[in-house]
Amino acid sequence: MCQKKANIINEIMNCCGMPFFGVAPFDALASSLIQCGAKRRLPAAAKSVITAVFPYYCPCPSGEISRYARAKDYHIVAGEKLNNAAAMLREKFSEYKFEPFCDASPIPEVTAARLAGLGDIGCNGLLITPRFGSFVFIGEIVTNLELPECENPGGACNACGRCVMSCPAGAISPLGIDRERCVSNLTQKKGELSQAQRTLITKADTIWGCDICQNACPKNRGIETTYIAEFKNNIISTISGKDIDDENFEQNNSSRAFMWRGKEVLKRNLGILHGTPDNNIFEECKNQNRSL
Ligand code: B12
Repeated sequence: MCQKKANIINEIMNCCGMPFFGVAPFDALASSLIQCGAKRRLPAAAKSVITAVFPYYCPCPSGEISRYARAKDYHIVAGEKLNNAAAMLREKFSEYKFEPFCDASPIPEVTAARLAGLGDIGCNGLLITPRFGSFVFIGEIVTNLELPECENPGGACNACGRCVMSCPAGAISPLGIDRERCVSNLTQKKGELSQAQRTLITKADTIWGCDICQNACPKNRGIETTYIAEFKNNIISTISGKDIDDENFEQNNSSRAFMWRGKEVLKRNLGILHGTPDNNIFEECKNQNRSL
């Protein structure tokens, strides 16, 4: 029976464009659930977390938009696939519940993917998969159906420390990611930033997100290009002030992750990047960035 269930899940996940998936036991995640509004959608007596990765790496011109936000918003792309699969699973196993989540999820997704056998957790806190490196998104379907667990694929992170050394904010340590210093987080904050925070954004040369720790990772060399069409097409790597001032900018980019905080945040970041850096403050920040 177990094998039969696993075969049906396999068929449905493949049919919905999610061939890279595994199953994590819900119990192993229950004590580290993330507090968020989506938590109320968790099925009662959840047993299994069908976890999928969505590779997004594709060779494209470099720019100040981080890779994860260059194509169509992954919440939409992965969300569609997860919704379709959940609907098919509900039809097949009508007495069970299936709830899809992606990012805005109570599930600590990196840990779930690790437990589902999809890869290892790097020192930068990200899932590193054998074929697509860390350039993958994660999404999951939580169910009260008990499913066989997956094998651990073995370690991929050698703890070489390159991600730790590369981070301009010193945000990566054995304690995890200090999100208050992480440049990705700084670029997504609304409102005024301190001079030290602005200097970090200048140093990272980004207006949305940050890929520095991933670019430094040797496990991201020679990885496969994504097979997901939406992540290969209509790539936007860079945005100018003129683009943002266009009256149709918001409408034209409404399905892009970089629009999440509104165009004022992008405008501010662009201003930071193209403003004149204050070298004294930069030096001061470099020496004291642990107290940011
Ligand atoms: C909040 C958040 C952020 C915040 C804070 C990040 C952080 N690490 O704290 C900010 C805005 C900074 C951020 C940035 C980014 N994020 Co983010 N983020 C999230 C979010 C929504 C929640 C993360 C969270 O709070 N986890 C809970 C905490 C407690 O977990 P944790 O810090 O990872 O620690 C646990 C694990 O490390 C685990 N663990 C450690 N070692 C081991 C070993 C074993 C064997 C096991 C089992 C577990 C384990 O134990 C810890 C405690 O539970 C997740 C989506 C989600 N629902 O999980 C996406 C998510 C982690 N982010 C993602 C991405 C893509 C990014 C960026 C790369 C985007 C970018 N290019 O700018 C950066 C990367 C920065 C970085 N190095 O982390 C992806 C990661 C995909 C991947 N390959 O891992 C996720 C999963 C979103 C998604 N659905 O795809 N993010």
